[in-house]
Amino acid sequence: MKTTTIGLLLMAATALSATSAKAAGTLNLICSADVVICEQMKGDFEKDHDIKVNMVRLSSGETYAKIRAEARNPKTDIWWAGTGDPHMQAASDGLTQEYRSPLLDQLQDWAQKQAEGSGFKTVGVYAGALGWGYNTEIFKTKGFTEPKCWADLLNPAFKGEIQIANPNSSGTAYTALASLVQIMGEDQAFDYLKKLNANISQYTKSGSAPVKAAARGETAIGIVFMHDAVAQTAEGFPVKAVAPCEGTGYEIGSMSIVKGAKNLDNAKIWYDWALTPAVQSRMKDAKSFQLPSNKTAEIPKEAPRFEDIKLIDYDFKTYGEPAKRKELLERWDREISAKAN
Ligand code: S7P
Repeated sequence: MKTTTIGLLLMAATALSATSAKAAGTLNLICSADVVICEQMKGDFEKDHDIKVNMVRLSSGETYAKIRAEARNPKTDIWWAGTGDPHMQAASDGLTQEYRSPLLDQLQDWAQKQAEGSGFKTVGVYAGALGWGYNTEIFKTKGFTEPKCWADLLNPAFKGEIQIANPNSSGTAYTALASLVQIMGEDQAFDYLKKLNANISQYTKSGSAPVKAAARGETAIGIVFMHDAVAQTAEGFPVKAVAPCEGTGYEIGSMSIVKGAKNLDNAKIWYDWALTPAVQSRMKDAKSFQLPSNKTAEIPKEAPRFEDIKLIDYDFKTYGEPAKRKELLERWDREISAKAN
């Protein structure tokens, strides 16, 4: 009996060391959220695991392009964060692979739906609504009135005072483009964007850059996710976040494992870890104020709540299709970018 117990203990120890041997090594991660939360996630994961994370921070559209370019010889194992549309497009292109985390049933319905809609090739990790942030001091000095609606952003007083990202590189700006198309209809949305162009000083590469510029007084208004505006307020900058009166779109920030990942076991370890309530509850420490996907994760008190915002029924399936992305971006390049100031 004693021998059997010792034998069992030895078997368990061998199994354990096999698992930790598997769990050692490296993980090649692309992180498409703000660099501060990217660094926090990498550091926390490395503390919890014997795995070295090689992390690159890229905007969502840039990541999609990189994963496409590397499809034959993937250099990335896992893509964490960034807006859901390019994750859905990557899934549709067969660039990412199916994985059903044992934590799936702990997630909010919107996160599970994102997984189901992609054949379990991506999953929701957080959500957040689109809006803008403005610099209250610039507004006071220049005597501007708060823009409460998309229509108000066309006010000629805002000429050269607004920034938004380029939807080719930025998931935020693609969400804005797709949201306006869904709110107004495609032709009307492009008419709107042409008029808005007169007020835009710069189309940035990264989605949150416009509100960081507003915070520092370099522009009056930045069209961004509302949680990115709130993050600047929490940093102590004079920024106020606005939810557009006509309604607005939202993102389901997502995570996907790349097809052909060289460190697949480690990618799954990250995937399950990133869905835990403990990890998601800590995001606020990096001033990352999205709504977490795990039902038991703590919702930051700063997070703009969906129940307070007029949200559209964003069509993730249609706007997550590669063909729709191509069509909208080509039109944006032709009709907006080519005419930019
Ligand atoms: O900063 C957080 C966040 O807004 O960044 C992600 C965004 O896609 C990254 O920026 P790009 O627009 O440049 O792609 C969002 O998913 C996230 O909420």
